[in-house]
Amino acid sequence: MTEELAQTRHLATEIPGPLSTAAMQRRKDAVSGGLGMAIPVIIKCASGAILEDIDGNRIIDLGSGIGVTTVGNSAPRVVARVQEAVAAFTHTNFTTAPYMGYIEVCEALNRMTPGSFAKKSILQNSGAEAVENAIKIARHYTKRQAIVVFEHAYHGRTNLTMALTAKNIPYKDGFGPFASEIYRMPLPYAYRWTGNPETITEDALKIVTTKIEKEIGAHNVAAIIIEPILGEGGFIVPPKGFLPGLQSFATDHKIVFIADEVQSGFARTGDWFAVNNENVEPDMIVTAKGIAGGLPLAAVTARAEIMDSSHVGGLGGTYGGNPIACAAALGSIETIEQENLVERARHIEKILFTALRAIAAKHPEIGDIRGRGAMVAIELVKAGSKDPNPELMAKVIKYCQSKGVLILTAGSYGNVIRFLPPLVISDALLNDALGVLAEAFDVSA
Ligand code: PLZ
Repeated sequence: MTEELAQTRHLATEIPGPLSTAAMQRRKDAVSGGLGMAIPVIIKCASGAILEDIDGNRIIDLGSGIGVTTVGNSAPRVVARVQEAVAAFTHTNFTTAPYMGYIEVCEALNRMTPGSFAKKSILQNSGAEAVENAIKIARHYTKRQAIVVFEHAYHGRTNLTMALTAKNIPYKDGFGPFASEIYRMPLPYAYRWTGNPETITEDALKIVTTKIEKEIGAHNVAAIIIEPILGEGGFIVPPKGFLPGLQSFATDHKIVFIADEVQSGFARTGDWFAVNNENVEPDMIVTAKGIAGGLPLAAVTARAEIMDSSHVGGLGGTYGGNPIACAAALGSIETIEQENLVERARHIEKILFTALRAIAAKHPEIGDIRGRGAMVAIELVKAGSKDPNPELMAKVIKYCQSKGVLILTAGSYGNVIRFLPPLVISDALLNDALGVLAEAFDVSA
């Protein structure tokens, strides 16, 4: 049985409390200094949208472990299915001796992802591993090498996905050499677009397609990969028409169009997938994070002929589609369906935008509010300009933490506060957290 934690914020000590502070010394002594830390507390248990630390503080989670616990922490259907699966068997390796959970997750993905054509899937352990496989499969299928990526993109931390990722610090600095045949294109970032805002979509498509044709040759391009709403890059929403325009260019040139929905997928944006918003049907979709309620699972889903192009044995991995993670995914999908979490994300969008607009009306440092569903962000600038304001971001985040509200950051300029709450968060808890955020601006800005 899962123990339900009270879904309320509660401060038992200062944050961090004495037990967490003592444990941090052990963390420092034992764990690589290369890992960051958003909040210096040790978590004892979690449920829904609440994390409880070892000092007894109950913290509101507006980050979902970077967009993972969409169905809430230790969601009951996930826990039940995982408990049953772990007791049945822990591992066989799907390519050694298959099991139904893997097949059922692939069936669900093939059914739920956009596109009325025949689809097939493979399962992996992490978003980065799935992106690697997506690129590998697209290259094999097209017999081409070039990959088109965008400014502000984030696709992972492995060697190939570091090369696909845009931002140097912290992701790439000193970790090269990077993989070749990757070409980065301008991204229409509406808030910082210096051209005519009226024609941003046409202008950006013209720039990108011309660069592809002149600098790479469209016939050399295996895949175009893009996040339909950029995640780590700061929740940049490409302007309407940009994704459909890219898709039709890709189709015209037999390029595999890949949507990296690792962060934006699985009900997060108020649709099952962010590409649903403009009826885009990518040839290939990469999913992870929200797919399995916290267990490590990722997938590549694509047109059947693309997925079948590899020779037998060309794809695989020891743990990909582990039976326990598959059980969690089935529990997570069931939760999204039965609790209407797609609609819930749209409701959360309204609460977030209303509260953030009210704060922005008082604080000109909020330069932009953007995103969809429960994937919303604010970009902080120096008042009266668009100069990034990472200092204010740090103060606001710190204040919120001290009051028991965990909020994550993002953005190429380190000045974006992003909201990724579990979709099961109650209105009351979300409003409590947003009240703390408003206070944080009042005392910091
Ligand atoms: N593609 C769009 O958002 C992971 C990174 C956290 P993995 N984003 C969180 C960090 O600092 O490492 C992500 C993503 C998009 C791919 C990935 C990679 O997914 O499961 O972290 O490998």
